[in-house]
Amino acid sequence: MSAIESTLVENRVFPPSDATVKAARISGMAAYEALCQEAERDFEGFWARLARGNVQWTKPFTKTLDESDAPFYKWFSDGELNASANCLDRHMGTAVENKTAIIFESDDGKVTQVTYKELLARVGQFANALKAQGIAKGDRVVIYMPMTVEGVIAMQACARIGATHSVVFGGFSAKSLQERIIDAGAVAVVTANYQMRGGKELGLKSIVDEALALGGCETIRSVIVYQRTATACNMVAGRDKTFDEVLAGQSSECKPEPVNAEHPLFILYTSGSTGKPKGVQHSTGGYLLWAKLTMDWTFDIKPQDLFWCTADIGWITGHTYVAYGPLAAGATQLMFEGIPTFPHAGRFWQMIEKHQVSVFYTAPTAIRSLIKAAETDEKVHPKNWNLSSLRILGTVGEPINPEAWMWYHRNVGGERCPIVDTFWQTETGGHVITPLPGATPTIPGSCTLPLPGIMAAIVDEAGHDIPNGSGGMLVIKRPWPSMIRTIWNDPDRFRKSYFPEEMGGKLYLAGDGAVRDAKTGYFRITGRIDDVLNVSGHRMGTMEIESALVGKTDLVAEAAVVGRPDDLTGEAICAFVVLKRPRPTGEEAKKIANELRNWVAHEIGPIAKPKDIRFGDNLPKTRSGKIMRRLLRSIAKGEKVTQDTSTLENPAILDQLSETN
Ligand code: 6R9
Repeated sequence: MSAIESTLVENRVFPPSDATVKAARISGMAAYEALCQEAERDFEGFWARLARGNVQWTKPFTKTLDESDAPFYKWFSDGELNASANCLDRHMGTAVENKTAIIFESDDGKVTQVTYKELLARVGQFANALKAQGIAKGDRVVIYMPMTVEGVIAMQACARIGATHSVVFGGFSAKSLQERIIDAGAVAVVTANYQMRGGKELGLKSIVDEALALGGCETIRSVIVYQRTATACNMVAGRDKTFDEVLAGQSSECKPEPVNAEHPLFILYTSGSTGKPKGVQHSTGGYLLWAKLTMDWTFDIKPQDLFWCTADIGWITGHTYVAYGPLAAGATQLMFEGIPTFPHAGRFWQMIEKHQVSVFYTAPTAIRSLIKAAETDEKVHPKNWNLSSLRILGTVGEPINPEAWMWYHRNVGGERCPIVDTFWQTETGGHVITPLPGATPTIPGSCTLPLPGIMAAIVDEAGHDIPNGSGGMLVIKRPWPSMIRTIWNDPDRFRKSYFPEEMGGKLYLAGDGAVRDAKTGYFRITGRIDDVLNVSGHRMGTMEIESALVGKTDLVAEAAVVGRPDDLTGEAICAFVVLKRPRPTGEEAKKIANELRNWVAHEIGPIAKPKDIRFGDNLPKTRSGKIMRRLLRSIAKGEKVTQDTSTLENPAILDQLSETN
């Protein structure tokens, strides 16, 4: 049985313990249902109440939701606030002021700490440095940084002066970085000389240099370089400055710039169905509300908690649950620079014990790889560490298979910790369908129920409701505060991708397939329904990889990319390639496949490397010339092709493409 199939028949139920329910902020299902009913009864009043209670406004809003230009919804649109003030200044003069904001553990295990007061001063000083570089409200700043406190400081400093940040994950290539710089029209790049991962020092600034040398980035006026390691890097006179240089002489006091609630806090690029990544634009007010609210609702965060989200700040999870949410909630969080398997695959468990982590949030792919490691080496099994500080576990990024869920529950959570399987997307800004730890009985593999006020449903292609028990497309029927506002530079694509006319133009289309259980009404996500792959929780567009492959013009004539299930990474990338030379076999095929893998890593980043590359004289096409992707998906899975191939131009090609290299 495949992982997805086994998810569909799962029926073990794990209710939270009485003690957990009693201590929780949303205590029991009746409390959850009361919030849902409040939202149903008075949708705008509900959100207005929460936005007033959870966000500090410099100018209070009077209008909650503006639907006049739907689907370009506006929330709290006459209100003003500053996101950084809501994460830092709001805690001054309270018990949180001298509390540790971030405990940082470096790749090599060094621990440093920063209090809220210190973080405010460092953010203020860096914000002043940005201003001194001529960066102002409304400018875009690209942040290409490793997991460091300085990365969070850079994001918060942008927010403080009203500059819109666009963080690019440190694993992306020069070309990906260049494309994002150009699309965002960024005026500056904040980066580091190197990043440390798994004991290796990897160049970051060199990739920025390469990106800028590719051309088209004339908007960039300055590159600000954090010296993460002592090793020197190339510095371009007039353009490049170190952190120390820009910080020198700057005051640590910087008045936060009030911005409109709809002011773009950030743009984060993510993969869609077509070639070009989409710049998902988020607001300030609605986004910040969500970051704070979901820390309270989903993680039930308490003053004494130690929160650890393992996501990189280059992904949405690292935005909402590292850079903004924990700070807005006044929590102490652990931040980790390295990788889960260095120096050994027990690193996460060791860190949980060492720092007494109480709320732990990671990805199914990490869990699966640590299960595998623990099965082969007893010494890295979680049982070797005392994990009794844990009280809540979370997962995000992809469906979690029940086997991994059960292992997490038993071996990490000691059968005591609720698991919140949080479904959400770059576009949703934060959790939308998730259990609440002190209310929702959990079922392995199910993200359970929508948060109060999230009108999630399952519909058919015309947008009509589908009865529980049958699969369909996941939609959200009403807007919510932290939703994507538009695609940067491409409002048309925003409308077409997320509010398709065929479905009436009013439903937010998530792009995932889902089923609601006939009995419980619980949601299970069955995976993407578009041409987006999810490899180790990272979103990759098949077209993006295809265009990288055909970009190797001396070698590749045609390429088609599909996903296939993978026990470890959830999905694996499988590429079918037609070369501009005779079809290679044996050693030659292996060699060329490797060459192409490295090429894709160079074009997009190592995460986009196809696991499997197969060569054919041609691709299976219909007589009208369409590539039959469904067939390719079966071949990639190693299935016998049972589909009707009578419309196929060249059926003999299927045997060729079944051969692996
Ligand atoms: C937060 C994040 C979004 C896609 C989403 C879906 C998958 C995320 C999930 C999940 C099943 C969960 N996804 N969480 N699938 N259960 N709990 O991951 O954002 O990188 O934009 O990816 O990830 O397919 O559509 P993003």
